[in-house]
Amino acid sequence: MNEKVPMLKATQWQTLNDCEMNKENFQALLRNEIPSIRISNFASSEECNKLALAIAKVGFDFYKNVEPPIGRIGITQYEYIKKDKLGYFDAVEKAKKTYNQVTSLSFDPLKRLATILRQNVSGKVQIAYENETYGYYFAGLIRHINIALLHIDFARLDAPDWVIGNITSQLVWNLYVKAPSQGGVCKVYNRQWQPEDEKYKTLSSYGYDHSLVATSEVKHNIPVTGDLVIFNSRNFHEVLPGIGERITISSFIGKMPGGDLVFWS
Ligand SMILES: O=C(O)CCC(=O)C(=O)O
Ligand SMILES: [Fe+2]
Repeated sequence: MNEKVPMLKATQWQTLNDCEMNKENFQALLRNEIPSIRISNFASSEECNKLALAIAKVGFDFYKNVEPPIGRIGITQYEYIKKDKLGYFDAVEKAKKTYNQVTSLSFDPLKRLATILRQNVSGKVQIAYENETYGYYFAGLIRHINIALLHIDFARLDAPDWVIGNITSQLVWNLYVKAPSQGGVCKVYNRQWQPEDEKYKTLSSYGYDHSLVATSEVKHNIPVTGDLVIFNSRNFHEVLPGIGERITISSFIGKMPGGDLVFWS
C-alpha cells in the first residue's frame, strides 16, 4: 500500500534575522543555510519615487489566468513554458525597451545589483543567454502584487528544455519600489521543493497546499521601500495581503553548473 515518500532532511537556518550581503552569506543563501539577504537602502526614496512615477506612466498589464490578479510590466519565462520558446525570445526586445524607459528616469536596479554581486562572487555575473538563434533572456520584471499564493520558482522544474533549466540553485531578488503601509509580507519557508511535492499543487492555480509547510521554519520578509531582498526561490514562499500599493522590480539569479550567475525573469 502506502508508498514511502523519502523524508527531507530539515536543516535549521543559521538565523532568522536579516543578513547583509557578503561573500559568505551569498554562498550560505545558495545552500539554503540562511533565509534571505537584505540590502537596506539599496535605492534612495527619491530614486524609488522616480521609478514609481515612470511605472505609473507605462501602466501594468495583468497575467492571464492568474488569480488573485498580479500586474506586471515585462515578460516571464514561466508564461511560455507550454508555448513555444520563440514567443518568449521574440518578446525580449520590447520588454527590455520598456524596462529601459522606466529605469532611465531613475536608475537601473539590475545593473546596480550586478555590480554588487561581482564584488561578492568569483564567477561571471550576466543576463542568461540561450543560444545563437534565441539570444538573451529578459531580466527586470516590474510587478504589482497584492497576494501571491504559496509557490516556488525553480527552473529545473519550470524550464527543463531551456538553458536556465541547468541551474543548480536559484535565488530571486525583489526591490521594493513601493511598500504597502501595512502587511504585504513575503513569507519564505525552510522547505525546498522536491519532485514529490507536485502532488500538493492546487488544481486550478499555481499554488500549493499549506500542509506542505505546516511545520516549517518561516522567515518574514517585510517590504520596506528602497530595500532589496534576495531569497532562495526553491523554498516555498507566498505574499500576504497588505494595505496600499506594493510595487517591486525583480529577477531570478541562477547558479550555473560552472559557478557563473545568470539573471532572467
Ligand atoms: O514580492 C515578493 O516579495 C516576492 C514575490 C515572489 O513570489 C518572487 O519574487 O518569487
Ligand atoms: Fe515567487
